[in-house]
Parts: sequence; structure tokens; C-alpha cells
Amino acid sequence: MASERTFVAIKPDGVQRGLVANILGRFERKGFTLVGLKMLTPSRPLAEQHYGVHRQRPFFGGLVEFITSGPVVAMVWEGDGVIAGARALIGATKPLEAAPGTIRGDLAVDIGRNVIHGSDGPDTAQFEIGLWFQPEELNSWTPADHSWRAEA
Ligand code: DAT
Ligand code: MG
Repeated sequence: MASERTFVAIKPDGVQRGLVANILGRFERKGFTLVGLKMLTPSRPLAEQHYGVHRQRPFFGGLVEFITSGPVVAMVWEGDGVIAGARALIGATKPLEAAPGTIRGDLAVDIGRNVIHGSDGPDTAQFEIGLWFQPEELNSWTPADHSWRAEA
């Protein structure tokens, strides 16, 4: 499986509840590589672009209100299969349907407060990384244990 990058963001509820280290650590322990990381309170235009596909949905207004309500932790993770892999770590959109062991399954109950975002495919990942990060904010590096890993 080819190495790829995905966009992940801990939403304001995850930050407010003190879950940053817990969530970030799951990606690190899994073996994905952190290539971008920053905290920011999203502007309304950024939030509206990020959730643009949901513009016509009834929950769009509340979603934008929520995501702009406080700091989020924005990240780019790299690795083989990381786009689908991150979604698997995150779990289903509805936290009550998310499997135990997943981030939403373990840490959330409310669809409107589901603590984390992850890109849902290659095109979305590319769009969202470009939306949230400048190219110079991304770090291309090889973890020191890489030579120990199996050949892809
Ligand atoms: P995901 O975040 O799993 O990719 P999505 O892209 O379908 O889910 O929706 C984006 C966010 O919008 C989701 O994390 C929470 C919110 N949302 C989705 N469906 C909703 C609904 N029916 N009511 C309230 N919020 C909803
Ligand atoms: Mg989505």
C-alpha cells in the first residue's frame, strides 16, 4: 500500500475536554507519522470551506458555529493506508454506533460533538491538507525506526 497523507483535526470539544494527548497518541502508537501539527481557532470562511459539501444540510449552521467556537488541533498524518486507517481509528460518525476501541466509540456520545475529524478519501485529504496548511508547515521526514519496518 502506498504511503499517503491525511488531514485530522481534534474538534473544540476534544480540546476542551482535555483529550488531545489521548487522541494524538493513538495515531502515534499505531505507527503513523506526524508531518504537520498546529492549534488554531478556525475562521468562519475556513470552516465553511472545510464543510462545504454539507452546505445544504440542516445541521450546517450549527456545525460551522461549533467548529469555530474554540481552538482545534489540526494535524497531517502520513503512512501506508493512513487515509482509511485514520477513519478506522476514528470510528463511525454517530458515536453511539462507533465501535468500542475507536476514538468516537470510546470518547463520545453525541453526533454534534464527536471530537475528531478525518478526511474521507484521497481527494478530500488533498483538499483539506491544502486548506488548513501551508506547504512549508508540513515536514517530510523519515522516522528513525523506519529501517526496522517490513518492506511494503
Ligand atoms: P464524518 O465527520 O464522520 O466524516 P460527515 O462528513 O458525514 O461525518 O459529517 C461531518 C460532521 O457533521 C460530523 O462529524 C458531525 C456533523 N453531522 C453529520 N451528520 C449530522 C447530523 N445528522 N446531525 C448533526 N450533525 C451531523
Ligand atoms: Mg466527513
